[in-house]
Amino acid sequence: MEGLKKDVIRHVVSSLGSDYASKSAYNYYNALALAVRDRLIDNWIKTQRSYYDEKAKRVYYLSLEYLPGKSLMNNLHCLGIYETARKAMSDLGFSLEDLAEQEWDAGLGNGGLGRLASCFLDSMATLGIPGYGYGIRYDYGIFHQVIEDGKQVEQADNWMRVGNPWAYERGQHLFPVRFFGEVKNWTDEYGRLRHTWTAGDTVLAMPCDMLVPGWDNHHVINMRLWSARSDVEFDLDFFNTGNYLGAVEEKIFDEKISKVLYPSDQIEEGRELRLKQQYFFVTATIQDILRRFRKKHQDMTELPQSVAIQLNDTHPAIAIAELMRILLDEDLLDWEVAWDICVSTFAYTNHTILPEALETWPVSLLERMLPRHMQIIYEINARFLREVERVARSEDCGQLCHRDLDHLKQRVSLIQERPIKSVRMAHLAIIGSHSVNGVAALHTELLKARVFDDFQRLYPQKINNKTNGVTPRRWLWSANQPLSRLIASHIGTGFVRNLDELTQLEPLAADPAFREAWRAAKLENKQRLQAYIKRKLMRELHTEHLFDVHIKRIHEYKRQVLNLLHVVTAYNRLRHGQAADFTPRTVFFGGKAAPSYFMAKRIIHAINAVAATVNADSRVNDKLQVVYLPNYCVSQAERVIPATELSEQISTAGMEASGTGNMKFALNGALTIGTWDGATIEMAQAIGPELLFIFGMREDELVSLRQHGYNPMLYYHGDEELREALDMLRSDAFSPGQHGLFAPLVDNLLHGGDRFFVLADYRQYLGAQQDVGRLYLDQEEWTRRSILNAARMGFFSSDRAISQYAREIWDVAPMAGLQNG
Ligand code: DL6
Repeated sequence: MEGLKKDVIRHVVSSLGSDYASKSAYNYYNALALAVRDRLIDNWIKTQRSYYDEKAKRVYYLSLEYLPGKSLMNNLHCLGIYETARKAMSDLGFSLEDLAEQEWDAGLGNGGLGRLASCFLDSMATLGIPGYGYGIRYDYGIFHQVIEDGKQVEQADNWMRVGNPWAYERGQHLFPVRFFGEVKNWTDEYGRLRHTWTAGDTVLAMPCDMLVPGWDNHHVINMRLWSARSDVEFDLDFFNTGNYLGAVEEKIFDEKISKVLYPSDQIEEGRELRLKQQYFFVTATIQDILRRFRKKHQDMTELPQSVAIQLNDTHPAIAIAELMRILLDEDLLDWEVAWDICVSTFAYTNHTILPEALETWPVSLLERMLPRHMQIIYEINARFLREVERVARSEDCGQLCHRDLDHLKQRVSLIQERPIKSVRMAHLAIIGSHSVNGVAALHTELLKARVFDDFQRLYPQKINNKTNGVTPRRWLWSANQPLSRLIASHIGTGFVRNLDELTQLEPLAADPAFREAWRAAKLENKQRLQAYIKRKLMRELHTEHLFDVHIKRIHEYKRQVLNLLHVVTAYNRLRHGQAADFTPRTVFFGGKAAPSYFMAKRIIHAINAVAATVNADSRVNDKLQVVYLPNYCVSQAERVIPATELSEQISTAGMEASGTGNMKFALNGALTIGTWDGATIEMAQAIGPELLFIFGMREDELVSLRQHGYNPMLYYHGDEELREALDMLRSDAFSPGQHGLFAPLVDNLLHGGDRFFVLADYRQYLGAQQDVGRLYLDQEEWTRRSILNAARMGFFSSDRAISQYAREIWDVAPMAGLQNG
């Protein structure tokens, strides 16, 4: 402890240039972070050396998004110095919790996809997989959400305004990134046509490394994030003629590339800057990968034995064309050899089946910005379509392919002709990879049967499933100390690295004393949340209420509106005196809406409007409360999830690829009310469906309902309570003086086709909520189920997921000789 104290004081003085006697929490947080980083860097250097010594095959995880959240507590726990740090900082006059509050969330992602990437890095570090995360160091991460007059207002997330003590900026290792320009043809000594791309603009990519420690194993990997730097510091011509701003304009323009994260989720914004971001991070990453590879290898055909590259969704898919370009134009390999290397090296994860989220780029834009890549994509396509023809004519594909050949080629082509001629990035990713995986069993089945059915016929071995998982380090141990300590006191701490050990809790579910202790841990977390809400929102929570939580991005398919209709119905029953048996509950909502997503923003407004009415109504507010949690982010989730008793996972069946919030809640003992969707299905199978509240139509039922003609008006006319709730929303019951404010939401359901079947599931959802209320009154049974839920969550560890990727996709083994402790 004395060593850590000394280091902290030294950093306050020598790194931060401050007087250690002036007790600024900001300085002491930064100094502690620097002292922790010192301990990580030694292990990181040793880790890197061991990769070279053991000629380890490396995994590169390419993701345009990460959501690490805060690092301090997690890193202290991983290094096993949490208690030491707590005591040291207390000696210095600080509470560790208060210091941790000084850290800003690193919000470099939109939601599930980015958080999954961060869980995966944690697991690679813990399992000893030689891995690297690559992405962009955005100056501005996901916007900061404030709620003003019930509406979402976005503010810039200037997360590095006060610096980032965790990152190493490596200004000496810059990689050039080129755009535009032209392609010249030439003939090599064997008479083969060759190409050289002479680019127009050049920008530099600077690596910033954030270290990711494994749990108690000295293995530290890094997340290398690129920041754009101009290659012109200053245009002296402008400067000399007195145009000072003109002199720095180009620099500012170039550095715009890594300025801001695109805040859209499940909606692709086909903007030029976004494509620039993708290529910027991809080319810098491939250059870095090859630099490391070439230190020990000359023969490029050895690449797939040394390197595995996982594409997190299609955002980095241009990497396939970039590696081809390097192999063809710089290494002068033949097409077939280069293509084999690419396909054996890349693998692609799909995270969505929503058509609006499947990326395409206009051919005209690609031709201008990346002319050589566009040529390569055309060539990949031409060869692929010839191959399709060959396979379709062969026996294995069956008559169907053959008869339908022209249509088949149009459907699978990399190029779509309408509405504008564009490249389908998912098709590029599928063709250029040896593995394509979905993220939950149902999602993968839908990829095979619907979205990529042609590819499934063409390459029956390629599409596979890797159900998502979450890291128990952050999402149980670090976020929920009261529960973790209780679990550890009965089964030891092995569950933190082997989540399957939680099954040892099963017999304890029958023990009344253990159940009481389990409830006490939940209450402690509810009280912590109560104190937080009081501090942040000046609201008093009732901890004896059932805490019912719906936190995730706001999207129509996630059906926050369905939850809201339940709230309005409960409100009506209470005020009409029809709910004598109503179990008191507080319903929490939280989540961000894409700034350009009108309907999602109106949903936030409606939730806040309903909340204002319900909370102000003294006839009901001791039994029903609604809370909107502004600025939902990783660190907020860490507070809310441990306090949650009911987890809302109510997406339209077939629409949520996996979900990972669902796993975090159950791991922390919440019961789930949910549809037969995403990984909730596998959770129900692992836990026992009777221990969750499953409701609603299944995916195949919805398909058939759609085929036979879904008419939401039938539900409206046939259900009095539903009609009352919708009419209230449409009128000004929740928006006094603003008649029709929420009419677009209601019209979308009644006259817009109700694309996400909210009305079809309403009545069943109400029934399931009634079951929830009833069970909550039996606290012994509720607790028993809560324990069993957590006990059966072993499969949903990201360690399991990463072990499967390592074995079944990457062919990478954990580093030998990693010691614990
Ligand atoms: O796989 C991580 C996460 C899933 O858990 C969610 O179900 C899914 O919606 C999300 N997908 C995206 C898609 N974005 N794009 N493209 O965020 O991935």
